[in-house]
Amino acid sequence: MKVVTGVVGNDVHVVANRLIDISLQERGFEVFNLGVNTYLEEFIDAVIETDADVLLVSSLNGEAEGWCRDLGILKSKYDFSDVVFMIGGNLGVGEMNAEELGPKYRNYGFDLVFHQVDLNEGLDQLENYLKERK
Ligand code: B12
Repeated sequence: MKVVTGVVGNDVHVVANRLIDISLQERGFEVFNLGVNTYLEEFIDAVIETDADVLLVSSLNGEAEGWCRDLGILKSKYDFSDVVFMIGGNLGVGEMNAEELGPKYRNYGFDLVFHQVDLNEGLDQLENYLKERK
């Protein structure tokens, strides 16, 4: 299975991105890592070009809300019905909790939302989600 990943917007936090790349490869995924400072449009282009099964967006500086709110508009232009859209990291600025952020990001068009959730926990949930969808 192919995964496109990277860190959205003007976000330079690269450490988790490297871990995500390595962890996905260890789980048998083929990874296309766009790195830090990646715009939503670039993610969408990469998903189309690679025919990816999963888009895994990471955000650490808390600014993903601004960078991701047009996801629904971009998704509506193509048929992404087979693609899993997933986001994780620090998804809000300040003291936001997962109960507030989850619905907001799902409303943007993400299937799986992980605010301050450990990477391996998130990847376990991704694998379960993919199995259940078969
Ligand atoms: C190192 C660091 C920096 C370095 C980054 C260097 C680099 N090139 O990577 C520098 C100094 C440049 C920096 C800058 C800034 N930073 Co900084 N930084 C950190 C710090 C200390 C460590 C981040 C790190 O590498 N952690 C190690 C990795 C392995 O852990 P992690 O990032 O938490 O990732 C885990 C999870 O988030 C998760 N995860 C990540 N993505 C995903 C995706 C999915 C799908 C899943 C399931 C899980 C997942 O997996 C990882 C492993 O479990 C954190 C504080 C902290 N202690 O975490 C702040 C922190 C991330 N930074 C923060 C901020 C605010 C900034 C700045 C805005 C500060 C400023 N005013 O300039 C700038 C932003 C710059 C930019 N444009 O992005 C805040 C974010 C606040 C928030 N959103 O809640 C933090 C949390 C500090 C704080 N407590 O305020 N930073």
